[in-house]
Amino acid sequence: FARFANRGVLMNKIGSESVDQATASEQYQASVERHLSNDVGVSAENARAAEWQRAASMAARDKLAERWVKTQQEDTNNQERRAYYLSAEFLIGRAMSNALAALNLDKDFATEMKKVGAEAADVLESEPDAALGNGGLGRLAACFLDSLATLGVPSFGYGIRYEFGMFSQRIVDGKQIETPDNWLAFGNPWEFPRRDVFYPVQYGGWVDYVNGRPVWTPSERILARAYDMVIPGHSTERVTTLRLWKASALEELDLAAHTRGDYFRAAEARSKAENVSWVLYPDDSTPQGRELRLRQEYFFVTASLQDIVARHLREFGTLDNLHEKVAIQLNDTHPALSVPELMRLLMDDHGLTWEAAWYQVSRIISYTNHTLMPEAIETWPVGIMQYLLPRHLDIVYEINRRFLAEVERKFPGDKALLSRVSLIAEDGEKRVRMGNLSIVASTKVNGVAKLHSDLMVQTIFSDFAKIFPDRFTNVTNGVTPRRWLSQCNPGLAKLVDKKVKGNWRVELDKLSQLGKSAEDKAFHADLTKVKTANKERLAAYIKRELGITVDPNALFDIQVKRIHEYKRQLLNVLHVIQRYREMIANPEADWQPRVHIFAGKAASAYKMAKLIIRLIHDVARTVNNDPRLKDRLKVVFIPDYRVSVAEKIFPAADVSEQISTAGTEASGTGNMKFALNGALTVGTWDGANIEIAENVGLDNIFVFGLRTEEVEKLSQEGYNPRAWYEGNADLKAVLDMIGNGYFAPEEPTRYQPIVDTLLTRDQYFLLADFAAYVETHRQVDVAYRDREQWLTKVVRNIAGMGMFSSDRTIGEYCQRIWKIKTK
Ligand code: T68
Repeated sequence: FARFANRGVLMNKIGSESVDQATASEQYQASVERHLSNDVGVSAENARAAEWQRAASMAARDKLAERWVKTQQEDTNNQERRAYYLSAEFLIGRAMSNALAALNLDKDFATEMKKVGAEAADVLESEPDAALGNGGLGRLAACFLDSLATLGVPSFGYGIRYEFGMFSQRIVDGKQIETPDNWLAFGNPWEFPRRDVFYPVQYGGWVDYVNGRPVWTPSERILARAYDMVIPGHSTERVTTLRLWKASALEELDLAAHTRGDYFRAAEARSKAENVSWVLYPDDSTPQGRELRLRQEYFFVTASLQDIVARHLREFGTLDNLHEKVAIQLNDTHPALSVPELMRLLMDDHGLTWEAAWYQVSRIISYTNHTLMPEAIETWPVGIMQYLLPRHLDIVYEINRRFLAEVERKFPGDKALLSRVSLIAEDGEKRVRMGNLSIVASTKVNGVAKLHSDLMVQTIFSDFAKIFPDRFTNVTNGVTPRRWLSQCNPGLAKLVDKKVKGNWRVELDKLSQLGKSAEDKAFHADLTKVKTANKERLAAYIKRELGITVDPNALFDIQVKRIHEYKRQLLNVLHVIQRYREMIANPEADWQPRVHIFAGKAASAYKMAKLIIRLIHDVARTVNNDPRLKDRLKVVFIPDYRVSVAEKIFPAADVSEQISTAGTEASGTGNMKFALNGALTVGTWDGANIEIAENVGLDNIFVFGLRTEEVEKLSQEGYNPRAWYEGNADLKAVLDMIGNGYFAPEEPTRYQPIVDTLLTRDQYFLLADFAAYVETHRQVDVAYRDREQWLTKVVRNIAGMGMFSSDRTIGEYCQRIWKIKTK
């Protein structure tokens, strides 16, 4: 695929492959044992899984470091354009299995570990997740790094080394409790602290104009220190770098204060500085507008840009060609301060004129939008900006002045247009609109699935699409098939290996070859074995974590993602309750046994999301303990959803729930992981579901519900949810059960807020989609019983997923946005 990838110079030379492989594994094992004794400081006899894990990571890291040095050298020599992916979040998960796979050491790892009396599975399971992200946006960034490395694209990811990542979720009495995620408690064997790489980060103060030139005198100054993680490519020795910044004080200690005996003051500067990279904001889709968040955003933006500029000057000695060698992608607006900050660096620190600086900035930066919900698009009060980043606010004003003048020239006299596209919102408290800022400065603006990109230019950004018609584009998301098929589902990967010629792990299109086995009964039998084994593995996990017994022969219907009203976990619950009603009304009927599995975190301040989690638990308690059902219906909420748990869940699904209100889910990426692992989708015509349907065929997916235009129309006409409730006896009965406290007899009003919001507003049209959803699940039951037919659909799903590799996605970014050549 990529010009830069030097496949074939892998450690395995054809012919002597097995010999080299054996030596490589033995050498690796020797290195693990050396690290165990020299760095971890325990003997092989006494080592526990976590200690083996540290030693094994360090040994893998050594090998990756060699690749890192080589890659850096190549990139410096080649002087090609680099892609820089700026993201406040990277949801990496565990690194060990992926590193072993990339190093081609995964197959022998278990054998070698056995020899020293260790269980490979326990060793891998003892690694904590690096959970430096909230959900899809953060995980997408992690998949992108995997693909950047695999395609050999000269690149860096830049982000924040949060001391505490996404909170851990515990469930107590059905309620979510958040606890801090101390993922660095035992150190991070994967990172390289770069003690010599640090940059100043300044805040506050004021701006003077000296002879017309701005001079920013900040009032606070801290440091950003670099910590690198090497991200290995697959089937290549190329790697990429994830450079994360940790905040630290210039002076760790105020010695004068310490001498006075004022120990609190002595340490104050340090803790204030370190605060900046302390915790990830665990709110997805609802920016909080807190000052610390703005500090974080500026912190990683300025450090990354200073690093990029310094590297460029080292390599080229001039900034004249910066825009030819640098492409910066903004992962949502979280790094949007890159726009004024790069302007500032170029003008104030390097003496460029406004025009020369803007010429460069507008050719370097591009922006990816991940949401259409207006309330989820960042804006910052001008007051906070003025106080924290006065120079940047001045630059934003000047960008705005010039931009609005241009708009006025193009569309004279349209005052309303000017106020809509202005970088400053003037209704109410004055605010800087980070989306508008990003668009005005970008070469390209992309959405993350076809529908989303279309809606983006038709709705929230329609004015900008008129002003900059060539700027908007779509790049449909993808996921890495290494982690999300090869590593998480080795059973299925093995079957695919047998049927597919070529290296599907790096050319996922090759999966289409499976199409010819769609009706192959022997293949169906093999698939069934694999799926059953995966379901048994998940059932064992559920038993261990929750003490709930589920039957691996039942249909596993799964919805895992952040808990959000627009994602409609609640609609799923309404269906479960409806099914429960039908089953107790007719217990003797031949019901398809089902397990309904949920997992996901709610933002800590999101009351309704938390109440939905609680409802799921109360419904589960009721249903799971009702003897009339004879275990044919089970409801399970798996706590603390995270990447490593996801890796156990996706391979075990029969049915994937992707049921957002049409027009609200930008893309979805879980939908792709499920289908790739052989689950059939029950989904609305939304986000990437649409493209999945187009690729697997409409016969092989269960689409239901209102389309975006229909939702829009209903909304225009005046949606009256109560009428839908009155008009559907089942729906009425379901809501009445919830409202009457059937699931919470100890506190019958517990779910009144849910019923109230559904009956009075139902912002996400659950009631309008309820009947179609229930009917679709009836069809699912019927389809599931026709085993050969179902398995044919399963094969057609897997075969159709070729385009959803993040390799394809990154290939498109390279070609259409970054102008980086790939083959
Ligand atoms: C998700 N967005 C989209 N946001 O919801 C999903 N937001 O449809 C899409 O597939 C995915 O991005 C990748 O494109 C998010 O995950 C956040 O996590 C987030 C975090 C902070 C602030 C706002």
